[in-house]
Amino acid sequence: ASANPSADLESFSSHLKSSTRILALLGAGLSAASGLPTFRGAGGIWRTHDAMQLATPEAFDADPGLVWQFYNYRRHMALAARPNAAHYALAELSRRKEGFLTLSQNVDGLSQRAGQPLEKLQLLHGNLFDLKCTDFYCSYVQQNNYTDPIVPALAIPVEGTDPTSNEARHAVSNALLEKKTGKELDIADENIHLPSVPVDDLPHCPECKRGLLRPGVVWFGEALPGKTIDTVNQWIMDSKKIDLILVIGTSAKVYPAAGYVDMARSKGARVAVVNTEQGDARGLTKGDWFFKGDAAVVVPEILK
Ligand code: BJW
Repeated sequence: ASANPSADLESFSSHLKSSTRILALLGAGLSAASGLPTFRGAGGIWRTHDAMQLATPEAFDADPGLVWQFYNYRRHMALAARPNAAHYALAELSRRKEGFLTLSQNVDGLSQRAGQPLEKLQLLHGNLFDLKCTDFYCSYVQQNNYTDPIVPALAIPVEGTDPTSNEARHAVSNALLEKKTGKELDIADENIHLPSVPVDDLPHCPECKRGLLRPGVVWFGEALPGKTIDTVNQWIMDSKKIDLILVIGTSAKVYPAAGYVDMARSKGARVAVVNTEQGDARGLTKGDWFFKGDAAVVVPEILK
């Protein structure tokens, strides 16, 4: 018998049907068809910066204006994006199967907007729309802040304005509020001039009035939210057996998230990977599945 994973839909469907304890580990590839770039590979460069390097506390300390420009842009893109067919198919499966838990590394809010039951959705790397204070002595946190731009100084310039002037920035943010925008400039492109934003114009904590606010996401070297980790570990410990883990659109290189695949396997789970790249489906063996392709196409197919 071959040690390779299979692409056989029939055996997968029959296993899915009989599965009662299921995990889904989601990554950036799930939202690629919604127009949101992934981290590694071609989409992972923002202007001249590696997205992975911007997602660090060191980058924020060194240049909070740059990091906020990146995150304000990501918030804007995520709000403009729509959940795709894979987000909806996963939400439907989550509602249908009682023993289902989704572990999402994505911070874009698309699973929530597709109707994923929130109590079955654990956000391992936080949420673009949460904010928290960076002051050591302040514990201010705000959830569900969808203000776009987050502050006027971070408004994305539109064609025909001089993005270097403060007046233009405020005009743009008013225009955005009135939904009368011109064509936005693609500020992910390093050739588009993007003036630096003074620290005073960045979002500040309304509570302590001292600290800068930052996005409520998990950067490299930071601990994942304690309550989330506890909930996931408890769910795994409570499972006499896990039947299946779906691994969708993730390079599975970032820990501890990637470690959940092995934890599920150690509870007996078979693994089904959906990815455009076979190289990112490491460690699969006989009894596992690999479905190659765009998650937005493949996931609704296999969950049908
Ligand atoms: C498609 C597709 C389509 C494309 N359809 N597919 C053990 C060993 C080694 C290192 C470590 C370890 N444990 C911890 C570490 C350190 C570090 C780490 O893992 N480093 C590795 C890179 C080596 N981990 C951490 O630092 C974590 N913290 C931690 O461990 O804390 C310890 C601690 C404890 C107590 C106190 C203090 C500290 C934190 C990790 C945080 C990761 N954060 C980011 C940024 C989030 C905010 C933001 O969005 O800006 O999370 S980094 C980035 O990577 C983001 C993602 O969620 C994450 C995973 O990326 P993902 O989703 O897999 O995306 P890509 O781009 O990598 O892959 C896309 C995939 O989709 C590819 O496979 C494509 O082929 C595919 N694809 N289009 C289907 N259409």
